[in-house]
Amino acid sequence: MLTRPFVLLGAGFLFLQKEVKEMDLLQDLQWRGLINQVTDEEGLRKLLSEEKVTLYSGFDPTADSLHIGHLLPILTLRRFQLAGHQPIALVGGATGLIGDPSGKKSERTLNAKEVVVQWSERIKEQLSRFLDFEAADNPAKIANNYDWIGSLDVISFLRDVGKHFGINYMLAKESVQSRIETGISFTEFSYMILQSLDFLKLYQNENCRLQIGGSDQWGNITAGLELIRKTEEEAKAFGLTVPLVTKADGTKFGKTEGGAVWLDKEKTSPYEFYQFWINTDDRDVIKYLKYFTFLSKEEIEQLEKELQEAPEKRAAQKALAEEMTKLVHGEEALKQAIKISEALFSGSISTLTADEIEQGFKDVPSFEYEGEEVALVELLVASKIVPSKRQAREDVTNGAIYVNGERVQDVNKVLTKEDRIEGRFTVIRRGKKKYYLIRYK
Ligand code: 485
Repeated sequence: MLTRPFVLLGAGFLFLQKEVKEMDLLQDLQWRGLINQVTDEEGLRKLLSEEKVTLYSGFDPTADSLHIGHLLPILTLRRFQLAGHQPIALVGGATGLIGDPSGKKSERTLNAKEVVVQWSERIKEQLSRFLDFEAADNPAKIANNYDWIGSLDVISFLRDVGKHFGINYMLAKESVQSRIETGISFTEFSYMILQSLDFLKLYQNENCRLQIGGSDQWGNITAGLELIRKTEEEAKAFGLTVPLVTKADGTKFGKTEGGAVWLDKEKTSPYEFYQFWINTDDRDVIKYLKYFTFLSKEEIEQLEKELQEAPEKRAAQKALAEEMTKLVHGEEALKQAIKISEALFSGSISTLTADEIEQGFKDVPSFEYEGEEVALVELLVASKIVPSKRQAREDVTNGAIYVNGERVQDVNKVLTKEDRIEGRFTVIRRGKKKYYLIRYK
């Protein structure tokens, strides 16, 4: 059902496509390096080729935004949807109140219930951007496990669910094993039961046959498969994990000096987001193009060739940054990110709006100034751009000082309203690339 043997062209000509030996979905995922572990690959391949399969992945509201560490499972859901299957993005309104020990070295602190409710809403909104809820045959769905776990009473939980989990089985899980020494509460220990119950519920209510997640989720996913196998007759469900994203230099993927790279543009601006991807190491960039973008095998192989022949052009990095920024923030934000990057590179920042200045200069030293006109030399000293008035005069005379991208060599220059970008900022540059931002109150 997923391959179309016919292509209908404008005037109504019917062409029989030549024997298309296209990759099937799993082959594509394999080629992209997106499969870390999978239960019964052949069984899953057969199922995917025979019917529209409902699958899910879960996201716990442990912050007010998702970050790029969440992207692989989200985009993999999207790949399944593009191949004709039906994705469910599950927000862990209940599990977010408990705390998954998987991949965590120590016990988490619990967040307040109202906070988790708020975060759930924001995460739901973010997840929605990546999936198609209007697709005629396979619209995406959003679920929240608070809907069935929130009202579950402790007696039913222990009698109906807990009875299926042997303690030895639970203790053998990596998420528990790795915490035996350092300690784990009964709360976090029980987490796998809740995630298993989710899989069972979605299996029963939505005919959901596959759960995907990051590699740290393997234990929870297989626990769910066990629960389904024990409670449903002739059940056949599957699990698949995507790899942990690594970097050639050994540092952790998705972290910058400013912390995590968030999907919320208020926390990580589209410009910073674009810069994050543009700075990808040559050794990682092809891998990331395969993981994260929807560019085809041919397009990626072409970029790989360009990387080998002319690495200094950074064509692969540019393609990656463009695809990712467009995907997460949209076409307009991408244009803006490119515009800011080019302006900062060439030093011609006069083309930028105040909002663009704000994005582009988030990390440069800034100084708040209150008042009307001010002599440039005074301001240079007051904002600590230069240590003394003497130095300030010398720098100006030598042509080392730029105001909003224009060199100023007049030591008597007074900054007026004209020198404020939309009344909010003046950008000062000293030397080749040291930038400072003056913010007006
Ligand atoms: O039924 C489920 C309920 C909750 C979850 C999954 C299924 C969430 C899961 N236990 C979890 O903690 N996921 C992490 C999260 O939410 O931040 C991360 C995983 C990562 C990847 C990502 O979610 O650590 O591997 O799966 C999407």
